[in-house]
Amino acid sequence: MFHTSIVPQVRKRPRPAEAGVPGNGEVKFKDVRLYLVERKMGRSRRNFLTQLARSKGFIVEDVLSDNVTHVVSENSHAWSLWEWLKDVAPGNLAHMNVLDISWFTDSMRERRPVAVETRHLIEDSLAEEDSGGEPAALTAVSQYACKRRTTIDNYNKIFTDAFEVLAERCEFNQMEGRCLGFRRAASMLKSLTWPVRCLEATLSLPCLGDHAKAVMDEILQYGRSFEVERLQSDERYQMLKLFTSVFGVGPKTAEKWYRLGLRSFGDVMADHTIQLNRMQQNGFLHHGDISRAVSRAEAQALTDLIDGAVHTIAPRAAVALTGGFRRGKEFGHDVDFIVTTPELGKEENLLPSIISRLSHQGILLYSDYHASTFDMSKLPSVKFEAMDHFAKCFLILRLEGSRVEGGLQIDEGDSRGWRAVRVDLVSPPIDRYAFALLGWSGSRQFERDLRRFARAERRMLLDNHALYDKTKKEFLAATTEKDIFAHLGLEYIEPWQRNA
Ligand code: DCT
Ligand code: MG
Repeated sequence: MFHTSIVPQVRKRPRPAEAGVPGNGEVKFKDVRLYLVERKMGRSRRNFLTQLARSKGFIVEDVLSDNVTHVVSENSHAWSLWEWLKDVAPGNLAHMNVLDISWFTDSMRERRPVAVETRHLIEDSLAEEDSGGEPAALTAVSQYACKRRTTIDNYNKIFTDAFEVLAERCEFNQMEGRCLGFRRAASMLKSLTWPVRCLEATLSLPCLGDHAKAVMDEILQYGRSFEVERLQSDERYQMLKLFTSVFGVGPKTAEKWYRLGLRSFGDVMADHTIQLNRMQQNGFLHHGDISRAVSRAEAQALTDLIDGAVHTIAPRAAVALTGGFRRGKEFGHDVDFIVTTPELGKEENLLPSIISRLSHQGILLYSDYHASTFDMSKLPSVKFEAMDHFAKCFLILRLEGSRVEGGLQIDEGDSRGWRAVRVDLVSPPIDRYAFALLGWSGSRQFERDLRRFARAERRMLLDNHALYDKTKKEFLAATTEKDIFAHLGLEYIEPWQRNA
């Protein structure tokens, strides 16, 4: 409706003073700098959208400079847009999010820059599958992780390890969309029951963009990816990886420390301008232990411990091991449990009681408890939220070696006889149990694709709390995970087949 004027093809250079000036609004999001591509969009619509964004506190650049973080285009064919971008854009195109107008409209609606999702991306590839329906007829492998069966046997580790490094780099550079692209590619390869041995074999596979294919080509030819190797020897990457390995330190904090010139844990400790929060203090205190993988035998010992603690307090309460260990993984970074009571509402005091019981036993090293903020009347939520609203706690527990069959995962020469382990407990009300169990069983990629599938293919909204049918305008009840798969019209996938 805004395409009312014919756009002259003369490109006028804007006056420098205009660039980046927010105009009629106060700047609210300093880290995000938009550039709206005029071609196909048209000048009048571009002006309109520019004013709109600035009035909401966004910075909109008039010129495509190195400062731009988000390039937004409308109605462009991906290949012609990219051809044009490569022609006119400066060298750091690789660090920009190249996005469809849907990201812009989502952000305007939310009045903040929303997280970039795969569906927002305009990929640099003719071959890239689009985010619409499934290209199922062409391929046997679905683009959705929730339609694939992925065990812990990975025949393509050589590629998926490389993609993991590239995804991590994107994460450090706040390029969520590209990060997701690599994660989706890795996830798809993990589902194959055969190793990819030649590039031709990828022709019928979904989720592989040009970049991913180029990396695979290199690995197939030389046995390694030079891009990945370069990255792994890059100082910034190494430092961000080191800092984010500390419990409580995310990419933003790690970047801040790196920019301060800090290059080791010793540097962080010695810098008196840095105030560590309680989580980070404990992260450093127990770093050696909690950065070491937790074994299945250790997870079993913790299951017995939590079971014992829960049944002392609430004999009828149920404890379920979830997360990676429920999917049959041999090692994990933590141990995740769901605890609930058969009577609705009785779960409310469960976690505080468990925490005091563990403390009484002398095995509680750290506890961060979050009371429930769950409110059924606020559902369905269309917003993507990283966390659900159930009561939960993030713990560090002391695990004695004597409790673990075959002994502890510890360093050689460590004679303490115990180790610290990260444990997460979540306690949903019993009528939300199936949704919480499905959500907490993971993998993250499996969960993402369940939600994406529900939204795109079924017009339904799924999260850790509920499933909502937008067509029928009603919530769909479920007491088991199988009920949820059935509502979604999906074949049931066992937990051990969800290692996407
Ligand atoms: N989860 C979630 N919301 C979050 C974080 C996690 O719904 N904000 C889900 C997805 C996976 C599951 O909880 C457990 O999370 P992790 O412990 O991080 O993953 P994992 O698969 O158990 O991996 P690991 O074996 O390394 O612990
Ligand atoms: Mg886990």
